[in-house]
Amino acid sequence: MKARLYYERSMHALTSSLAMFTQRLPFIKNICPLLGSPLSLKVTTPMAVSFVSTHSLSGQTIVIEPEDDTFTNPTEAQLNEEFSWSFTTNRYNMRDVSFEGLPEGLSIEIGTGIDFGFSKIVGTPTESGVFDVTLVAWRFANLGGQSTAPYSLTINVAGPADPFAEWREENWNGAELDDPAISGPNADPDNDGLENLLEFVLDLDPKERSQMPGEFVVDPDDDSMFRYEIPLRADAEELNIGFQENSTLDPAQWTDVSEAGIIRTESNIVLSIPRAPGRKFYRLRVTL
Ligand SMILES: [Ca+2]
Ligand SMILES: [Ca+2]
Repeated sequence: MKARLYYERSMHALTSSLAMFTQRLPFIKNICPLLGSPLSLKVTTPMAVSFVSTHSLSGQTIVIEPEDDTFTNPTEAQLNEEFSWSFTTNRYNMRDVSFEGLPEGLSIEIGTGIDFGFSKIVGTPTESGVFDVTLVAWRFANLGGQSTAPYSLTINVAGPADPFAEWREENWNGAELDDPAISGPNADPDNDGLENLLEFVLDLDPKERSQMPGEFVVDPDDDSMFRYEIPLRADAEELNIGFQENSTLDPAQWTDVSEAGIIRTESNIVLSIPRAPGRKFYRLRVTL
């Protein structure tokens, strides 16, 4: 009778989640050697059959796998760009997936119809960083029936490209690259009065003395206006670039020129101001 009781207990485990079942397996194994009588042996046979049906006797567990080699782990994603990572299970077809650790903007799509058995992490990540995602696939809807072992996926969501950082690496290396006094945005190692960030935006050489580019002229199309046109690097587009004005050169008096006075294209920035009497100073301002 004792043996029968154990058998019922193991049946109970089979209807529970796999995690629960595998935890019970060592317990059952330990009991089996104690079942020495012919009566006990009769009972151990169906127990063994039951275990095989869930792959636990052979030590196999039901696991999540990437759909194919194109879905790697770890995997790369780009901030604000569409992402998709497809996965399946090595045994039964999943009907539900539980998860944690997904970056904002991504969600799980359970495959149906011709995609039955395949699910995806899809969406557009809106936060960057390294995310350790845990997935568990379930045999039935509403997280029902057996489940797979937890699967860990690392998603590396890269932030926007940083053209200034790349430019810095093109111009310096080693200790100089690590030294903000040489390669930092506010440094001026060639002493031409143009800090590195300006040298980058204006496409100049940060190691040779450079002239401030651009011409300050009466607008050829409208002689009531001054026009100051400065060529810019195309990949400086994302930077905040504008003009400031000041009547006195008092450092506290610089104010932004209104957007109406600035024309910005991919390849240049143009200051357009009325030819008014009096004195005024202008400067180009760039912020990272
Ligand atoms: Ca410089
Ligand atoms: Ca220079």
